[in-house]
Amino acid sequence: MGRKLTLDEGCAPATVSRRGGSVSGALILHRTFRNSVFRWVSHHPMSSLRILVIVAAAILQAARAAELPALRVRAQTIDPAIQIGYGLAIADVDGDRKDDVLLADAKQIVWYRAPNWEKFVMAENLTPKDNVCIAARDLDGDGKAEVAVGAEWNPADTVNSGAVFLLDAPADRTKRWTPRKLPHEPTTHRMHFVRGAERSYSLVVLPLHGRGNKNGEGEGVQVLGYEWPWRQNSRPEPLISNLPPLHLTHNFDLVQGTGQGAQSVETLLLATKEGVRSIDAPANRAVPPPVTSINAGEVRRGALPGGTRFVTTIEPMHGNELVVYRASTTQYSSGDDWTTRRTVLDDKLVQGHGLATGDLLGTGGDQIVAGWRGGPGGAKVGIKLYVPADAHGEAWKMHALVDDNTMACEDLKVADLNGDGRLDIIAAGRATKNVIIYWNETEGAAAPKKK
Ligand SMILES: [Ca+2]
Ligand SMILES: [Ca+2]
Ligand SMILES: [Ca+2]
Repeated sequence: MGRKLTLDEGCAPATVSRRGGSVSGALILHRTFRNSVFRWVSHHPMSSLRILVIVAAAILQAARAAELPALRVRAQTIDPAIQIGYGLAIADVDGDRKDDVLLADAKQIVWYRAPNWEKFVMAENLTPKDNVCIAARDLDGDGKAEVAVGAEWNPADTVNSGAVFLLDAPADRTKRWTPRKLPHEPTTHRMHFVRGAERSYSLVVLPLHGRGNKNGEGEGVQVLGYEWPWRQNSRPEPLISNLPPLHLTHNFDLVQGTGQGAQSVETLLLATKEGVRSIDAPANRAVPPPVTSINAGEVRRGALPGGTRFVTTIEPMHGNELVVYRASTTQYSSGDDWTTRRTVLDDKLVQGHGLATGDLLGTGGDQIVAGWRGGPGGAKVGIKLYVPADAHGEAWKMHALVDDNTMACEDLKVADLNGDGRLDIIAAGRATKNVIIYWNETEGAAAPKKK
């Protein structure tokens, strides 16, 4: 089904950018080779014009690829001694307009305060078993994040495990927060605060399994939406009861709305055993048909420089393949199955588990950051950056090794943590027990963006 990225495809002819250095660089290259090319083609039986076109396209493509800056990162370990590092969130916790790093570690929920990354414990030992996920976002507009967490993690218990808490902030946010337990489904696994219509928000919680599931089979998962603010008589709302049953729903991403009012509603992209599904959660309306139909464990949205949308996945759950699917339009819910437009970027990930998209190089489109946590075999762990190698996002290539064997990546995010306009990478390691900020110091990367 999938197409393997090869070196040849990485150099395939593509539409040539007319911007700045690419054309002038290409012209210089072209002039350098022009005379010898002409000498060669004059003695060759193939069509001179056809050869010229092929050679020129290859030269122009090489020049275009060369215009991408080399990624330069500086790794700063902000915590060398965590337990597992299940989930990261990036938000301004204390309202100083600097984004902080939040972490759901096995027993503690902590945050690291920018710009010096002092560690503060928000909550500890919420349940007998591990914490597993965290959501943080300013919902009421006071500039300080609201926080929710998931706990009692035990994927083997699809009946009684799981827990969902809101953490109520103390006046001094460096002190302990007060947990408020909400109703939940078993195997609580991922959560996001999601924007609905008219600036409303809800907490959306995704379990890994359906109730009572064994071996990833049985009843479909129940995705729950919790209204915010949560009141005493509030009840969680099932969001996907109108969909065919989904299983092994390992993660989900948010797609921002494109306008105001009802148009600002965020939709969800779910990675499931059945493929990627687009869900209009606040309206409780599934968008059929599926985006893809291949078992995926991670999913993130992205866009090419021209605006064409893509989704990137790690397949299967905890799998080895990093994949891109291209949309036929600039919409995620274009109504067709994207599975036929599938490119495998890498098939050597060992338990791929961290995934993010963002314009780290300042190209005007998204690149892909993927991290893997390794397995018992002792394979190297790390993080890599991948870039599109043609204008259509059909061919991709590895652009940089961000981390070489110091990050057994359990989760990663991209965010501009120091406000210099360049997206940094934040990752938490399971076997390596660390939290690292990879400061993006790429020359010529994006200009600062307004928040
Ligand atoms: Ca802050
Ligand atoms: Ca707030
Ligand atoms: Ca930055």
